[in-house]
Amino acid sequence: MKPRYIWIGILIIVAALLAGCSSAAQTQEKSTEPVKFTLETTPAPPVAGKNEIILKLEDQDGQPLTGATVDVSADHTDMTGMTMSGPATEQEGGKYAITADFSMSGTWKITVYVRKEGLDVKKDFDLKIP
Ligand SMILES: [Cu+2]
Repeated sequence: MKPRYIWIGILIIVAALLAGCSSAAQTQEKSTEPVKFTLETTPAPPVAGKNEIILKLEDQDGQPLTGATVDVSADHTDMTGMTMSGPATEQEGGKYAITADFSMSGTWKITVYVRKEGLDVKKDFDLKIP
């Protein structure tokens, strides 16, 4: 008798896990990215010193996202407290640009904040300066 009870218990646990998985997958399907980010630099690849960071933003339908407020922060992840930030300037075609002076090589975490009407999203990029 005892082993049978154990099996029933295991089956209930497996059923609960499967239910958890399927509901998680459903929520993922629903949350399509509201903004598509493309990050480019001039020069490419980026160098130590001044670079232009260009963010190309598209909405859910693949149309250029214009009229947004875009702020960019850069954090030298190899060190603490080495962070800079500023607003990006809108250009044509859903592009936003900001000049960043990377005083040191290494990995910089670029965080982009996009706000427009009901939209408030952010995205991180890792930029490696050789
Ligand atoms: Cu540094």
